[in-house]
Amino acid sequence: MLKGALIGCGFFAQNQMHGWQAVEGARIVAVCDRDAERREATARRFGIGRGHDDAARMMAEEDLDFVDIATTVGSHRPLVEAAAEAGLHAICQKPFAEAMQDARAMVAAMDRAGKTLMVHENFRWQSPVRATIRALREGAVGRPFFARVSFRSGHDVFSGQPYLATDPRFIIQDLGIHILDIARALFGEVTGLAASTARINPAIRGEDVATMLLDHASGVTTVVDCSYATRRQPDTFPQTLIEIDGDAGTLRLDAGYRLVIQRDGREEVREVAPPVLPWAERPWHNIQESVQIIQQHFVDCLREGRPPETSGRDNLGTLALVEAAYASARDGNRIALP
Ligand code: NAD
Ligand code: 89Y
Repeated sequence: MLKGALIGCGFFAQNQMHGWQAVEGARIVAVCDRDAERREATARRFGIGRGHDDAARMMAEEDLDFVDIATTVGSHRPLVEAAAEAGLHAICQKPFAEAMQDARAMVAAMDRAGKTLMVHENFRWQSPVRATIRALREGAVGRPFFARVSFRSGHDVFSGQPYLATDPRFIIQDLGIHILDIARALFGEVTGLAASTARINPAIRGEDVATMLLDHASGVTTVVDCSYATRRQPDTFPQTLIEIDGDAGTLRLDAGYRLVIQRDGREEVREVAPPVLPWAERPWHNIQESVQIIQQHFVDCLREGRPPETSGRDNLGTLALVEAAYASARDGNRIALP
């Protein structure tokens, strides 16, 4: 049984703690937060006997195999480097870093330590998204040439995550990062990107709308569009909707978790709704299930000695798209990616 510690006992960490309770092969033995109230509430809620206010000290004092970093982006690099220093595997929440140089430094530190680093990039692990990836790989539409990967909502994300209203960067770094990662999971690496952004909500600092055009090396063109300014009912938060055109048919992951495949004049509809886990609540259940799935993937990878699908190194590809999107929106250029 692998022993882990949670760092950061805030809003989203509660999902991670629930997820760990159901994961086979690992358990959380200690929690850490600088904020005593959050730390103690989380420890009490999940029956964890050991609480710490200093992550490096916790890593030195506890008998651990890994840490699960659930803090906001500013602390990711020092915490991942401390894990490398302590010889521990690590999971780090998204956004992995705000700058590529920090992300590369974290990957290098964990490589030097010979430990596994996974970014908690869970959206590609949502079961409806997984069903879409599987259908595509099974050749449901033949050779794909066009896709739209879309997330549009008016859901109030600011009450649970107030920093999203005050950070200078909002939707691309917070949410678009997941949608760009899904595009990579579907069609592979991107050779060029153009983006435009807008701020519709006057009460926030960053952009709440982003529209991105991606050219993939595989020949597919993808439109990735994200909005937290979309007033529609029913609101589809937190569903990612997907359309793919291929030379043999089309596929849609529609609102309501319906996967529709049309080919040779026939239509097949697959119901791919995620389960509502016993601890989960609508509409977050889709995200919550993917937390447990990615955590199990991490443990399975450690046991089998293989890199996680969303390793730190893999995530450099997604972060490069985030960086390119901000640069393109700022300068009005199409950015070529190496
Ligand atoms: P939060 O502010 O609610 O919680 C972060 C906690 O970390 C706070 O309690 C803070 O005191 C603690 N902390 C910060 N630095 C620390 C340090 N060095 N040592 C110990 N504790 C420290 O934030 P949140 O909304 O829970 O978000 C955390 C991360 O999760 C963010 O990066 C966010 O983008 C991500 N997130 C991911 C998903 C997803 O689906 N993957 C969803 C929501 C949020
Ligand atoms: O922080 C974001 C995430 O990762 O998923 C949804 C979210 O909570 C708000 O955009």
